[in-house]
Amino acid sequence: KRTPAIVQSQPNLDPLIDFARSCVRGFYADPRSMESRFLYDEEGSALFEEITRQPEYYLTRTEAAILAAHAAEIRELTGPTRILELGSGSAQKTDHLLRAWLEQGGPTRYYPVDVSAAALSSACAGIRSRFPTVEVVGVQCQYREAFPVLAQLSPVLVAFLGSSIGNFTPQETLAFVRALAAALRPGDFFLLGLDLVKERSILEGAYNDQAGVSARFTRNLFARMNRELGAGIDLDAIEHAAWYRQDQELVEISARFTREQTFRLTPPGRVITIGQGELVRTEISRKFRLERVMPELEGCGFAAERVFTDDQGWFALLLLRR
Ligand code: AVJ
Repeated sequence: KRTPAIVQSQPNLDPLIDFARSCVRGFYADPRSMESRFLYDEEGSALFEEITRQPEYYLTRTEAAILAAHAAEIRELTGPTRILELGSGSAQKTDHLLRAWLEQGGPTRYYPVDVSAAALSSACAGIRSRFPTVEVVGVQCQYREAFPVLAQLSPVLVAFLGSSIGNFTPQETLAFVRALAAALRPGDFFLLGLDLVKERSILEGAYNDQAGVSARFTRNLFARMNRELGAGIDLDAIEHAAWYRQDQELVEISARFTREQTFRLTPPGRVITIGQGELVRTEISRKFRLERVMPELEGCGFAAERVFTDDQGWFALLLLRR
C-alpha cells in the first residue's frame, strides 16, 4: 500500500493571494512587520539550512547534540509513538529520534509538517533513503492546520525543535500551546526545543553571521515579493539588522531600507512607500528562561517529563506529557 508523499491542507486557499495580503498588511502595520512563515520558500529554506551551518549559529548543533545524547531515553519514556514534527525543514536532527525508534523496535511512522513544499519533499526523500523502513507522510501546511489530525495519530509525539516557537509573540505562544494541548490526547507527548537567555554578544553573533547568510535570508523575503508578486523592490537598498532586546528577551530581525522606495504588490495592487532608514521587521526570536516557561506550559496542561540541556546551559529540550 502506498501512502501519498505529500498531503497539502487548504488546497482552496490561493497561496499567492495569501502571501500578497499578508505583505500588504505587514507593510501597513505599525511597526511594519511581516509574518515569518513566508521566509521559507524554496530559496529561504535553503538559506536557513545554510544559517544552521554557520559557526556563530550555535542553536542547531547544540540541540542536535542534546538529541543525540538523549534520543534513546526519549524513546524509552514515550514508547513507540508516531512522530509528527512541526516545521521539519530538512529534518536532519530528526535522524537521532528515528534511529532510537528503530533500535527499540515497533513500526516507525514519521509525519513532517512544513510550509515549504520543496523543503518537505527533499526531507521526505532524505528520510526514505536513510531509513527505508520508516513510513513517511509529509504534510504541507501551517502548524495549526496540522492540529486536527493529531487525534487520529495518537499515541503521538509532537516535535517542535530548533526554538521555532520563539518566532511567536508571548500571546501567540500561549494560544499555540493551548491549541496543541487541546488537540492531543492525555498521554501524548510534546518535545520542545528552546533557546535560552544568554549573553548579548553570543545572541547577536548568531543572527549576524560573518558570511552574511542571515542577511541573505532576510533579503530573500523581499526577493520573494519580487518573484511572486512582481514588487520590483531594489534589494541593494535593503540591509539586514538584528539585535537583542534585553527588555523583552528577544532578537528582533528587520530589513532596513537605505533609500526611499515605492512599489506595488499584485494582487491586490496597493502602492507602498517605505522611507529611507525605515525598518520592516521580518522575525522575532524569543529567548527563554526555564523557570518562567515551565509554569506556563504546565498551566496549559503539559507536565514536564524530562528537561535536557547542554553543559553551557544554552539550549533546552523539554519532553512534556499531555
Ligand atoms: C527557525 C525560528 C528557530 O529564530 O533562530 C535564524 C530563524 N532567523 N536566523 C531562529 C532564524 C535568522 C530561527 N528559527
